[in-house]
Amino acid sequence: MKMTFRWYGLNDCISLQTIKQIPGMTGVVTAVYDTPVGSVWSRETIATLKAECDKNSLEMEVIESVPVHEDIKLGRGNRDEYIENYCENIRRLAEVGVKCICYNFMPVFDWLRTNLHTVAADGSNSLSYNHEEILALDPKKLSLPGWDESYTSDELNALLESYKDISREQLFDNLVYFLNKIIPVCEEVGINMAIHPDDPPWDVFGLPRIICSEADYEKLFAAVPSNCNGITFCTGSLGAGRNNDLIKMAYEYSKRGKIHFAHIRNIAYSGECDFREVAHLTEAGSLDIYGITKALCDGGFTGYVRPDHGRNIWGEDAKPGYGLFDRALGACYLNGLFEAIEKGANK
Ligand code: DNO
Repeated sequence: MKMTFRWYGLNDCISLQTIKQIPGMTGVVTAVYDTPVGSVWSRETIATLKAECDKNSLEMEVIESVPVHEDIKLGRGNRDEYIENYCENIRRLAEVGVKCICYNFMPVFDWLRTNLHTVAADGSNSLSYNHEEILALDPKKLSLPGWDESYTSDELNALLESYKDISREQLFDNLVYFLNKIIPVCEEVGINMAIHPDDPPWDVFGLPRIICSEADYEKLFAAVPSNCNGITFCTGSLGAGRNNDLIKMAYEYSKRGKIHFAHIRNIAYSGECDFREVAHLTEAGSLDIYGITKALCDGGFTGYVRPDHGRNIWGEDAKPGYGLFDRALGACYLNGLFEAIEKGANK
């Protein structure tokens, strides 16, 4: 296991030096943020990121994300052009030693929450999701916290309209089409693709979501059997789905070499489809973080880990989910779990 920390590039208010001071940090997870989705990243920008990491003795082996253009997800006529650009990004990232690319195939929106600052009894605050509130929204007048605000409301409505004719099967076929073109490049240059699950793992606003459960993973692995076609095992996203047996999945998929990257965080259920994000510790929430970590170790997991979303604590007012303090605590807790489990197993 390699412990990493998400870093939003040179504009991140958390410096690489700060990240390096967290015990056990081997590298960062980052991306190029100033290039439109679908375009090729400049070698120069990639090299600048890499040089900064080198200067601070941090590895840059994981990229999150190389985003997938909506035209690829929609299967539009021009998708091959965007897929070719994606392949070029894979090649350029491999040139500087990147080993793993995290991406998602969620239509229009990435993760979804209804509140970014839900206050807990101890005065900390964190992200939360309430399904009733989502259902009450008019999809034509959407404005939710934390979203990609790069769409105008007309663009957003047009995009939502385009997805009206896309079924889950169609979206899945478009994912397979994309993977069949990029995976041979990954095999050639030695990069693993790690798809992030849908967050939350169910359809929203009538948009199909296709990476939510074991059944979805089995379908994905069967369609594109390459070892480079793997997953980002995100405990918080998958854990919001009450039917997902995370311990079983962690064991099974690490054993099969499918987990290239793990996002570890905890959530507390507050309703059938409602939750709030909590500290990483098992006893802080509803997920058995120890059990999941143990299952990863038992399955022989050797991929990258990052402490996922933290709360705002100690007066920090950070980018939603991505402050320093709680994620650093999470990293230390997870490092402790891994050490204890691995040493215990070797006894
Ligand atoms: C949220 C993240 C996601 C993730 C993407 C991967 O905090 O886990 O935004 O980076 O879905 O493509």
